Amino acid sequence: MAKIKDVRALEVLDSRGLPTVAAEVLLDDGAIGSAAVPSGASTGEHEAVELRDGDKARFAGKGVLKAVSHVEGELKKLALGRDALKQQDLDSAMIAADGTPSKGRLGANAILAVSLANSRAAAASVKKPLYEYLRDCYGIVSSEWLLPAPMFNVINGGKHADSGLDIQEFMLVPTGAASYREALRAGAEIYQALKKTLAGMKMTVAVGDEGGFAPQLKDHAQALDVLSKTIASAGYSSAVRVSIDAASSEFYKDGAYVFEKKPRSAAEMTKIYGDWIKRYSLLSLEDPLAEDDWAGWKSLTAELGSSVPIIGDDIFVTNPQRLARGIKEGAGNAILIKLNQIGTLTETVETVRQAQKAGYRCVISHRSGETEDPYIAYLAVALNAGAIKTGAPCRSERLAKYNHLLYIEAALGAKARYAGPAAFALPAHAGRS
Ligand code: 2PG
Ligand code: MG
Repeated sequence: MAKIKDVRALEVLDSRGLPTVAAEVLLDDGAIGSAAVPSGASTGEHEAVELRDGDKARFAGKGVLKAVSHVEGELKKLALGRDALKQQDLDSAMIAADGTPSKGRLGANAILAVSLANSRAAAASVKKPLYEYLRDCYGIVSSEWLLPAPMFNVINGGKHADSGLDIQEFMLVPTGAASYREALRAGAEIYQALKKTLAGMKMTVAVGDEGGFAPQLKDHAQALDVLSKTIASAGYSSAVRVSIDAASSEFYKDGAYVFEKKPRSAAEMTKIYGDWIKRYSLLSLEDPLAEDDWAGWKSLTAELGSSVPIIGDDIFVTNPQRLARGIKEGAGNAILIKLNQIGTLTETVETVRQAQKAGYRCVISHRSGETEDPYIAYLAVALNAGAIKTGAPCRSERLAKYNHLLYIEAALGAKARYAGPAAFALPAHAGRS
């Protein structure tokens, strides 16, 4: 047993220069754990609440001093003297103390910071790497250590850039690489080649929030053409595929998808995605339709779900109830996992296990506003998630995760196995066929 002796918090800045919460948990055996929480821009309606001060005199209302005071007040009080190795008990106690379904009273940002910092302190206390400790903590028994397939967001649109593209993310996924290290190399080489291609087209090579380029291309097909050509010219045609995150809730207005300046129905969007899947051999599709368009999701999954994983982000928000509905109704057949959408480590792990049980693929994800904290790299390996998306191979808050996966791969040595294409295999019951 290692008792929690102190809990501290600070208002720090994320990669957009906006405030976020960092916490530190100190144990009576001298072990310390810290964590900083990320923050989204294209946030789902149904996410847990990120508590912000609303005091316009500081950071235009985006300060998080209230959340910080909750960590150092109520959350510290309930944590002191607890056994840090009992992560589930701490998380349940924090959920109960908050007392709201959305963690809106104390703030999911406050709760998650303590949750993650505690797990790190516990891992330090038992002197195990975090990925190994998390397996012990949640009773995960597996002889496999899967290094996730990285999804590199190299062209940014939507709310993450002023490129004019409706689709938020165009990603490179080196499923055919021999190892994680080689996958990272492929992503980085194609990223550099893309920079040259865009410069040659007289496009800007300035980057968006997640480190991807934000060129003012003619339309989405041009983005996919440029990517396919660049992958081929860099010599990676057989090893690297393209995935997209449409983040379509952001262009869903008054019952229609306003895509390339025209209002479209879910069926029309499904046809566009279907054409792209064929033409560009897309690997996966995230948030193709809006977060509450369950009927559209069901038809789209029936139509396209036997070709590619249909990954739910804003529709599921890492929430076990919303995921259960998706599984029952056949809306989507894979899930994006973001710790701060639900607000505790334990609930996140439970959602991943629920998805894995249903045969759903899981992608562990960063947020567009990130910090230097590489927690999700360790989580992805602990859970054998198979895939991770954490931006372009550019900007250190993104590379922090990708580089830590290199450290993990090296530490695991011969035990490490690259997830590869299996990370995107479809569940047996996917789609119509
Ligand atoms: C997404 C994420 C991360 P945000 O939509 O998947 O890429 O964006 O953090 O802004 O919600
Ligand atoms: Mg998304």
